[in-house]
Order: sequence, then structure tokens, then C-alpha cells
Amino acid sequence: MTRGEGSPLAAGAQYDATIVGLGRTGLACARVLHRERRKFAVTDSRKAPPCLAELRAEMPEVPVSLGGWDEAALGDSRQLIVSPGVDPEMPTLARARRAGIPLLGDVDLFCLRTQAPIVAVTGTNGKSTVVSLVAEMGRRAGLRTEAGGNIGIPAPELLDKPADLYVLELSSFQLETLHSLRAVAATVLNLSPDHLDRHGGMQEYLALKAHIYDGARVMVLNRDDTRLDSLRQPGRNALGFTLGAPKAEDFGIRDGWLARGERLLLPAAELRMPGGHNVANCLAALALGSAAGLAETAMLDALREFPGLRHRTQRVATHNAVSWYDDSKATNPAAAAAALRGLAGDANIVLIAGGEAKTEDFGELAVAAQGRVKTAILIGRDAGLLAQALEDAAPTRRAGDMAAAVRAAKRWAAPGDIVLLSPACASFDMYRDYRHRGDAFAAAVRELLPPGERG
Ligand code: UMA
Ligand code: ADP
Repeated sequence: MTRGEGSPLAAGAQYDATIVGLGRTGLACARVLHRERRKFAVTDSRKAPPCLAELRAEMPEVPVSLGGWDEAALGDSRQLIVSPGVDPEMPTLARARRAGIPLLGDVDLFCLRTQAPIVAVTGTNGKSTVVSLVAEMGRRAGLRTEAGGNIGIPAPELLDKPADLYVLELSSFQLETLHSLRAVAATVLNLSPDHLDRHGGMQEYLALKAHIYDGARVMVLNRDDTRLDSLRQPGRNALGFTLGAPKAEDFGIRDGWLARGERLLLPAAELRMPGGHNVANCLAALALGSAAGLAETAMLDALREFPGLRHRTQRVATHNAVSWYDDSKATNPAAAAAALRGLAGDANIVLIAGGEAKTEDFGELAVAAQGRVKTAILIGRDAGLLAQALEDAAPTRRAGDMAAAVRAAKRWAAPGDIVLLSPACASFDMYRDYRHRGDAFAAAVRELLPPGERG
């Protein structure tokens, strides 16, 4: 039976579950339940959710209710499987929970169906980089290794990819509905304000992130981020990482080398990914990998060769001794500040930033810009907010679009300088997403190069 748009779910049907949200996650959950011949329904507040056509083609008998949530139907389910984009605190779901109906997420659905060890990564910034690194380490160590979660592959899709090791990127949204994760190693990489519109405040945000450690065999801790101090749990297995000298079995830096305790492992200069923030990512990956039992030689080989991910402090051109970096994935001030601190060294930076601000607090960016940014070229809806925030830190200029920003950057950059797109803002005012923005930057940079060097 296929229900029409907006029609109520069948009353009294006693579903095993209702899937709330029909994006990529909802569809992945539906496929799992369908395969298991479970009786379930799907609902989405949107009239035309993204994965409706696939659901109807693959499982036409599944009841679908769209354009709002049908409370009676939700109440008729033994559990609700809530997509990350849906706030579990919204009144309908809060009422269902109060009525005793358990809410779980897609990651639970996955965890309850696999025995393979899981490495779990959360944090405000660096998640995708660390997840990709650990996955590469696992492969080098000869394990079938699959990565998924917030990185773009809903965890339930991983059930189709048998593996010896799974590496999951978990957002705070996914941690909100997670109960069954028992990771072999887990970490909160770092913490700075993000998604507070949904979570309310930093305390709530931190409390959610802390769930990643529930039942974890080894807690991997960032020893440098004091905002995470309260997460320590004396008596539990823990392994730390730091950009300072490491104590005991922790990972850190000694005399320019990545080190474990006193033991030198690899010169930081041999890493391909640029920036101190990426050194921290490598150390976190080493700690996670070793907690998961991966061979050290395999991990170090992976670190030596990993080029970094696209749109994360990725060098897209060097011309006239000016290096151009695409860091479009820096959608919050802490990420852009880390890129500035990580890349600057002795070089001056021409920063291109702006877009749709996720916060009004650009204090951390202003501090990082001081003494590093020779000029900031601002674009997008909240350019004014950034201009105000950076006022005392660096000269600022406005540009109408990315091409104009790149042309202006070329005028201001001298040999030895770096031009860095690190927006500190979301992209949706001008672009489909951060990839689209990064590609627009790279294309505009290519336009400025002599034809023979455009690649
Ligand atoms: N939505 C509705 N009504 C609904 C259901 C969803 O309006 O009934 C809206 C949500 O408000 C949201 C959008 O639809 O804006 C997508 O929500 P979804 O839960 O259907 O999302 P998916 O397409 O399944 O993608 C989700 C993650 N999206 C979110 O958390 C918003 C993806 O992370 C993730 O890659 C994917 O699952 C696989 O795990 C994206 C993201 O932006 C990249 N994550 C945030 C971030 O990285 O900062 C947390
Ligand atoms: P996430 O998946 O958490 O968004 P990514 O690995 O995609 O993280 O990196 C996003 C951006 O965050 C990068 O472009 C960079 O600006 C910044 N970043 C990366 N690693 C770190 C880190 N360890 N600390 C702070 N900022 C970082």
C-alpha cells in the first residue's frame, strides 16, 4: 500500500518502527528494515523529501506520510528512527519519548547489526580528515576497512560492505540519538561553538559529544584543548595526543618529530598535509589506530602518503611564488583560525572569508588573524559582520563575488605570500555547498594563471 502525500499513517498498525526523515539516512534505514521484512512506516515534514522516488520504487508497500508528522502514527510505533537533520527535542518527538517510545538514530541501527570493531570520531573540526586517515591506516595494515557516518555515507549503508574495521565520523546530531556504540577507540578531537542553534549552549554541546566515549575500550583525549578537560574519566583506558612533548604512551611532538612518549616516529616535515592542525589530526589518528591494534609501520606509511582531503587547506596553485589554498570546508571561525595558525609560518596571508555566518562570535578568528593576515577580502551575506570583527586585526576589503575576491587577492599578494580561502562561514548564501564554493575559488584562481599552467 502506498499512501498519498500528507495522508495519515494507518492507525493501530503497530509498526516495528517509524523512520523520521527521508533523506539519504532515512532511505538507508528503510533498506535495512525492508531487508529484514520488518513492518515500518516513513514520515518526513517536507512534501517532497530527497529520497522519495527511490523508496517508492524499491518498497512501494511501505506507508509514507509527508508534509508534516502524524503524531498518532508515531505513537503507534515500537520505536522511532530519527534522521540527524531532525531535532529530537522538537515537541512531537519529545512527546513520543515521554510516552515511552524509544528514539534511536541510524548509527544505532548500524551498531546493533555489526560485530566488527568500530573507531569513532567526533569534534567540531578535523573529523573527516582523521576518519579518512584512520581508514587508510587500517587498509595499509591489511584490514578490510570502511569509513562512513557524517562524512557522507550513512552508517547503515556500511552493512553492505563487510569489513574488519569500521571508522565512523559522528556529528553532534548523530550522537543525540545514539545509545549502542561500544567503540574500540573513540575521540572528541576538539570543541568550539557550532550548531548551538540546535543544542542550546556549549555545556549541552559538550555533553552530547561526550557520549562517544560511552562503553569505549580506549578514550583518545586531546591533551591541548582545555574545554575538553571535564571529559576525562580517571580509571578508564585513555591515550592522549598533544602538539607538545608527550607523556607516557601518548602521542605528541619532540624536536620536530611525531613521537610516542620518548620514542621518535616520523619527522613532521615528511607529512604531505600542510599545517599544525593537520599534525594534530595525524597524532589523533595514530592514537586511535594504535588503540585499535594497527601496526605502527602501516600507520606511519599512511601518514607519509596521505595527501589530505579536497577543500581542506588544499593547495590548488603556486604561481609567482604565491601559494593558493582552498580551505572552503572551514565553515566556522575555529576552523579558519586553525588554518591561519597552521599555514602562516613566516608567510603573510591574504585571507578570503565570509558567507553565511553560523555565529556572531569571530573573536578566535580575529586573534589568529592578528600578525598573520596582511589583508582580508570579504564576500557574502555576512561580510559586514566579519569586517567589524577583524577591524583591529587586519585591513579588510569587500568583493562582490569569488572571482572579484580572487582578482583582488592577486593584487595584494607578494612573492612568498599565501592566499587562503578559509571562509569561517557556511556557503549557502552563494553556493550549493562548501564543495561548490571551493571549486569556484579554484576555477577563479586557474583563470589568473598563464594558459600553460592551468592544468
Ligand atoms: N529535514 C526536514 N524534515 C525532515 C527530515 C529532514 O526538514 O523530516 C531536513 C533537515 O532539517 C536537514 C535536511 O532535511 O536540513 C537533511 O536532513 P537528513 O537527516 O535527511 O540528512 P541526510 O541527507 O540523511 O544527511 C545526514 C547528515 N545531514 C545532517 O546532519 C543535516 C549528513 O551530514 C551526513 O553526511 C549523512 O546524514 C550521512 O550520515 C551533512 C551535514 O551537514 C554533511 N552534517 C553537519 C555537519 O557536518 O556540520 C552535522
Ligand atoms: P570536519 O569533518 O570536522 O568538518 P574536516 O577534516 O573536514 O573536519 O576539516 C574541516 C576544516 O576544519 C578544515 O578545512 C580546517 O579549516 C579545519 N580543521 C581541520 N583539522 C582541524 C583541527 N584539528 N583543529 C581545528 N581545525 C581543523
